[in-house]
Amino acid sequence: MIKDLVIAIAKETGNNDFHPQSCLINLYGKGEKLGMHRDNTEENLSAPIISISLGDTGIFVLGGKLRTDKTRQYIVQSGDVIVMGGESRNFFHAFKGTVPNTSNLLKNGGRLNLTIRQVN
Ligand SMILES: O=C(O)CCC(=O)C(=O)O
Repeated sequence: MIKDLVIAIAKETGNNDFHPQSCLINLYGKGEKLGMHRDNTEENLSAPIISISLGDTGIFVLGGKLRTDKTRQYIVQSGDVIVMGGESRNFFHAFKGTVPNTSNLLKNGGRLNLTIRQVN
């Protein structure tokens, strides 16, 4: 189901040749975050990365090609999807943390983030 969903999302955003091969699942509890990084361990660095937020609202931070580039913050709510494609595929990004108790989707609270990737 997730595979079909992300293929459809990829098509909607102009990525007609997306072959999802992996799904990384991060669980963020209260106060938990992910530092600034680039996703560059995949062999294929041009296929988009599709990120699905579930559960508590959170703050996603998107920078640029360099770690020192200016950043913007985006509020991500349960069900929101971010497509990092084209130039933004290789942009630095981070997750700044959740706003606790903003969703009752997950029994124990928190936020799940699925990042679906094409590896090669
Ligand atoms: O949780 C997020 O929104 C970001 C996840 C992420 O950047 C990653 O898994 O590489």
